[in-house]
Amino acid sequence: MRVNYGSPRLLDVNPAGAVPTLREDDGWTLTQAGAILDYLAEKHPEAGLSGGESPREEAEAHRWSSFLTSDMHAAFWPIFLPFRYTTDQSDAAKEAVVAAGQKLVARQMTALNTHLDRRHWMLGEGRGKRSVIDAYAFPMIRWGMKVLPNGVAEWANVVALHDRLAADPAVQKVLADEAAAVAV
Ligand SMILES: N[C@@H](CCC(=O)N[C@@H](CS)C(=O)NCC(=O)O)C(=O)O
Repeated sequence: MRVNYGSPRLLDVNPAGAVPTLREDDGWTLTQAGAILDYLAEKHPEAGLSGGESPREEAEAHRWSSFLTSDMHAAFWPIFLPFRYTTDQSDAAKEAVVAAGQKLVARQMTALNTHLDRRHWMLGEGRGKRSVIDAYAFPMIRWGMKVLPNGVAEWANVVALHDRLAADPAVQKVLADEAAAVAV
């Protein structure tokens, strides 16, 4: 679905006018990506995507959820919405803000790449175990591919995580559904 950020329909479910927003069949809504992923993992334990239930496993999930929400996701805002970050409406000011955002995103991609060294997934011991945190990292990596001057090729572990997730038929279905919805 194409999102219209200022629309009454979106403001009705999320007064912040932001996505993602989850609405359950009974009308209950939940906002904030980290909270939504945590809720979905808890609600569907059969999927085994929480990252674990010990205090340390839960803390790791919160740690990386916070990293993605606060550090990585927010680093894209100057690129997507540059005029929120300057009162100067010139093209030069816009380009400067976008360039600063690209530097910030690159810094967070480096942090992600370092964490993924010798790991297959964001959470878990050893090479790790797939979780909702990988699902959150996936769109961030794809944004990076689009908006960084050289994409994400310089971060090999980040590319590997992307490719591992993109190989999943369920992920491919979501991407196809999204592309079809945007094309409407
Ligand atoms: N902290 C929020 C941030 C969500 C967010 O920034 N979403 C962006 C899209 S990627 C948005 O809806 N921006 C609209 C706006 O800021 O007006 C979360 O984790 O869900």
